[in-house]
Amino acid sequence: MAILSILHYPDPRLHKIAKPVLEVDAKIRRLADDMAETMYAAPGIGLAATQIDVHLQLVVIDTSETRDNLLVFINPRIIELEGTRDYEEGCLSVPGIYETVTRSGRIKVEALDRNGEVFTLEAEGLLAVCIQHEIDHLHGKVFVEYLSQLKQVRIKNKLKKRIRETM
Ligand code: QAP
Ligand code: CO
Repeated sequence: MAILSILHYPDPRLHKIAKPVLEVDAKIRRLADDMAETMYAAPGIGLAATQIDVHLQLVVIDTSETRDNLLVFINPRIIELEGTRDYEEGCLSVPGIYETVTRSGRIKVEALDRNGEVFTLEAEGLLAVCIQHEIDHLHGKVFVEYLSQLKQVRIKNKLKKRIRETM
């Protein structure tokens, strides 16, 4: 297994659109394993392939307290949405920034698992928020894009300043 490097906002590669996985083979399973290791090491609760500059529809999530309930979503799509929910989100690609975003409160998602089998999952709370956040990454969207232009500019400047200071 390997820890992969994560792209940081505002990297333009975070806006690429991920392509569907055509075959769930050993290579995809290895990628999912490496993404899981990267997410656990960060530590984070979700990671999309886009964030490691692989533009395939692959997401790993673990919102459990015990960090032992890995969920792998391949070609995920949301097939039902209900209600709204505000949640303070963060992102491994936007370190140190936490902002409240409004999303659907309950969702039903359909995806392939690491064996290539179709499954559906109903989620609410943090898991529902996290699934929507990660699927956004596959569509080239970062959570800060839900915020006002003013906040987006402030966040970009803060992250650019931080890069300058660590050079
Ligand atoms: C997405 O985010 C998420 O700023 C996953 O310094 C987050 O794992 C969905 C992280 C919250 C819903 C609610 C962020 C780690 C991890 C940071 C993450 C940081 C270190 C973020
Ligand atoms: Co994210």
